[in-house]
Amino acid sequence: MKLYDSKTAPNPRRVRIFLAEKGISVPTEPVDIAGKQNRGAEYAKKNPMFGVPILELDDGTIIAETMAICRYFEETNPNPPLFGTGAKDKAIVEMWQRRMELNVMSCITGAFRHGNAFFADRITQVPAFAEQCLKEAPGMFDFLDQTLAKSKFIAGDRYSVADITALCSVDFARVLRLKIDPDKQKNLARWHAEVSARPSAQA
Ligand SMILES: N[C@@H](CCC(=O)N[C@@H](CS)C(=O)NCC(=O)O)C(=O)O
Repeated sequence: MKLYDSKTAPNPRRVRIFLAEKGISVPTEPVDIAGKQNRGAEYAKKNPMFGVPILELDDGTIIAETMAICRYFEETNPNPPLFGTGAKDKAIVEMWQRRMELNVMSCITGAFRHGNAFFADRITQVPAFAEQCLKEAPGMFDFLDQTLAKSKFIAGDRYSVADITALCSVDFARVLRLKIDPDKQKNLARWHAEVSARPSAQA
């Protein structure tokens, strides 16, 4: 088994944190995203969508998409559960995970992908979309702050995959020069300090 990884990008970091929380060790192979290795023909054979990370199983199966990889490890190593337990809790974690990915993370990565020269020759950039994402990104931090005013973690009392997606999104917002305002966003600052102090955050 092998994880195609990158130390600078937020999606592979989600998988590394997930694995660290589970106590699973997986051999990794670095992918040179800056050098566009993931956009070359060899990588495209493994993932035609070009994204990093991917997981290669011993039988040659390729699993792309961060959440698909995490779900694979949730099945093989159920403890500690990071996608919730029981019907209601699993649905709540799923709801928050999707909000973190589809709203918060997409807003931050959208501003980067459509506004930064790094992506200029990778996708068709839409500058107006980058501007809109940039405008909405601070509101995503406010949304997180309001969420964390009501619960210890994103999806309730227990650390979950939704916290992992939120942490990687908040930290990656540095590329937009967006930071937590500790005076205004006290709940977000409290949560960020707590989840960053977990050993997994170093993964
Ligand atoms: N939907 C994919 C997104 C993967 C993705 O976009 N990965 C980024 C790194 S965080 C990447 O490969 N970027 C470089 C590129 O697209 O050329 C997932 O959830 O894994």
